[in-house]
Amino acid sequence: MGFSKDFVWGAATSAYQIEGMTQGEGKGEHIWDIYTKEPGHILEGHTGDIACDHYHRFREDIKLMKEIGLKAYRFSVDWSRVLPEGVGAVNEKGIAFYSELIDELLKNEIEPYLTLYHWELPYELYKRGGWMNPEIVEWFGAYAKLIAERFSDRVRHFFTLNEPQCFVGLGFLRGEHAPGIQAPIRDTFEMAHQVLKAHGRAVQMLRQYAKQPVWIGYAPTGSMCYPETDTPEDIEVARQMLFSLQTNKRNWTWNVSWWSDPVLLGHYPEEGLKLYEAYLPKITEEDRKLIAEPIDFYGQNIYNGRCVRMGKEGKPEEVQRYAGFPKTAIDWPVTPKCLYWGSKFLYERYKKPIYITENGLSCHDTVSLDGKVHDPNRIDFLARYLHELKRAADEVDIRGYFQWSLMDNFEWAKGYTERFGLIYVDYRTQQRILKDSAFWYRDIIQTNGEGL
Ligand code: IFM
Repeated sequence: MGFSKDFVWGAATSAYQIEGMTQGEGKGEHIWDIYTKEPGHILEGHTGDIACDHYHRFREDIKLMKEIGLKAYRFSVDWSRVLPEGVGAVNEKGIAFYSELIDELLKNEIEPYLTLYHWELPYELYKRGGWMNPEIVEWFGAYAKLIAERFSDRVRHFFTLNEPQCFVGLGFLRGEHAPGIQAPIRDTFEMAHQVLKAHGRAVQMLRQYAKQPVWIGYAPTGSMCYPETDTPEDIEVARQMLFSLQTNKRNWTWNVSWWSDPVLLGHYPEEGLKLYEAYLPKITEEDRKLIAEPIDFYGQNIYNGRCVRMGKEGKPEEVQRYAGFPKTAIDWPVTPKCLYWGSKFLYERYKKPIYITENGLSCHDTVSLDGKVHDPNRIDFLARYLHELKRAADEVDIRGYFQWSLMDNFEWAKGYTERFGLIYVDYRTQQRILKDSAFWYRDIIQTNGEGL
């Protein structure tokens, strides 16, 4: 068994993290354009102004994708590049950029997977209240309509939002990402509700204006839970803990079910409605219906998870990581089982085909004396994770996997200090070098993961 014959082997990026060309060519500004320029926000003062200069080098980058043998490429559109004010006038130069990107991908037989929102809230809309303004539901809908009208003749797969947990939580609750706000908890629940309504509206618009049948999904994130042993008790604890909610209200966005239950099951989780009662906006039946506008597949970004078990006292508990537990350069734990258990639990609950929309790691990659980039840690990590994904694919419907990331890029508040790519980027010269892991991934794709 293992991966299906037409399994989608891909890699992912996002607009601000790679494109550069943040000024000119008719692009408007977004919150990251502004935030990165303010001192103290980004490590070493980096900005996305040039990033990987993908805006000018996308043809070269697609050649490299071809060399890796990617079947699919997940990228995002910068809302403010195509609609400089967020609504209204269209920037045809921005449209042309994405249009050419899509054509070039198709010419190379790489299927485009387009994400509408990977965190670039147009600054003009931010000034009008952004996610707090109920009008954003229609603004986002109009943006989705434009995307459907211009690209759905060639693009068949769409994601609405990437990681609402992060852009609401880090951006507006913890203030570590743009726009760097620590809003009252109540406001963040209101925002989250608009975010979900905007998702629903975008699904409607994509469907209504698509020029061919399209597949629409969503790409939330979250840390998974996996059981310490295969006993039914531990498995049940892992299942429950994966979908449970944060009692720490200043970190409430970091969960799976608040963001996915309403989309896939049509209602917010009961536990949350009680726990967060004091903070909730009015939620109407009409809202619930809009949020639950049917989608075709479930995307999930998965990087790591927590090992859990039924404790001696009969209470669920997290298993402490041992001293020296493996971790990536960015300090995230290496927990391959999260891909097996995460996929299984998500499929059981949401009953939709699954795509792993992001997974990967940052390493301290350098160019060696032989001019190559040797990244055995990335190969080892991916081998372990994909082995677990293959086990899951034996049991549940997994359609695809997008490695994060195609190339080293701007890692938000960490600037260029973290390298997540299969392709090394020398930011001084914009030279690209395929890392050893890119060649390894090429073999995995060619053999459809046979040896994993
Ligand atoms: O780089 C980010 C991406 O933008 C969203 N998901 C996690 C990645 C690694 O931190």
